[in-house]
Amino acid sequence: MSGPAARPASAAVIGTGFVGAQHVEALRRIGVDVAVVVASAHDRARTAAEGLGVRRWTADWGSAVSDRGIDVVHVCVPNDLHRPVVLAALAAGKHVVCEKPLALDLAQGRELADAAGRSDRVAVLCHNYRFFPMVAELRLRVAAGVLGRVHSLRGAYLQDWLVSADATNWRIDAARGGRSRTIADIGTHWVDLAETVAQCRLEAVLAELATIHPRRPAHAHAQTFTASADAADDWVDVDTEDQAGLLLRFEGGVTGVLSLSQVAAGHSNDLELSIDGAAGSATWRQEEPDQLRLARNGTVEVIARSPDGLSPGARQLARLPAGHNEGWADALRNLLAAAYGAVRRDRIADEAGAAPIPTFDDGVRHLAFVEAALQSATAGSWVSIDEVLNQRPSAAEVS
Ligand code: SOE
Repeated sequence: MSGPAARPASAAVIGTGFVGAQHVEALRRIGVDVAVVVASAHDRARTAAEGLGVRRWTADWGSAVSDRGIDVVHVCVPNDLHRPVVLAALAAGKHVVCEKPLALDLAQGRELADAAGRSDRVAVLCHNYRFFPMVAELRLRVAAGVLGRVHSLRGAYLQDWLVSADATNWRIDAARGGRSRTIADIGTHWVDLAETVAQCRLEAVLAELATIHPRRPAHAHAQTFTASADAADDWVDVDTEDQAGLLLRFEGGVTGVLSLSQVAAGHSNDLELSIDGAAGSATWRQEEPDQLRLARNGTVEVIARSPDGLSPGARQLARLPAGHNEGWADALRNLLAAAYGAVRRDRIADEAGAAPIPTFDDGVRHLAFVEAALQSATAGSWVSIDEVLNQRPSAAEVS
């Protein structure tokens, strides 16, 4: 952070839903002053601020973003608002931490990455799964060749908070969340995790999508994970996917199979990544985050997180002794600690370490993955990420 170094960094958190509240709590843990929270209505902002113990609140995100006392803007609003909030924050000289997916679509994502690139500000994308200690440990072990040459990445990201037809949320609405829901919301997490851990990039995708509930209640004020509607008599058509099956091709001939769903009963936030290599196989699951399953030389070992068992890079992400579970909120805390380290240095270092900071450029590639999956599902054929990145935007997208 430029200027006098003495005062703690000051943040504005825009959005007070599930994830906005988690940002506030994580920021407290790393000594950042949360100066203001913003919600879509004054009463909601006040209720959130009082509940979280934040001294200022407003329904006017523009005033919070341009506030001279704010160093970093956290963008925790629905996807359609990422573009205006991020652009305004960068124009006001703020650093930005933006929730994923980066934007509503690839064209917007590119615009935000370009704006971030032109600025001298730090712009971070919130892929917190990179920051679990056992994920970092797996990345380091794969890089050290423990699994031999990697040949396949397999897994799933399954949720059930939209399993019932009367569950709803802003994400069901393509105008607010984008043309893809499940792939954009949770598929991007899985791909980011797979690419980060195996250190190879996704090249092409073959996708099949399904919308199990073609009508749901209008989203009103339903919150993510509670997902109940205020008024269940106003139903709308749903054109975003509830689930997807994907075949993937990564660089170096690495193959992938991925199952995604937000309507898989009993799977609350069940992200699983398996990596198969010539010398072994490993699996990490978000719902059992302190464990790593490793199969090598005819034996299967479950490695539990413990200070002595971790490589130094991964150990830095662990805060509690063995047996004291660390999870989703701790990984977000770790990501934000890394982001504010970059803010203090005024740049994201080119990191080859245990948990590199996710950038807006990563977000652009993820949005190209989403677009490739949508095109693939329509065409019934493989679509390459480069092909999508090289497609000229249509006039409608440019305007
Ligand atoms: C809802 O599907 C959601 O909150 C995602 O948006 C988050 O990114 C994921 O971490 C948990 O589930």
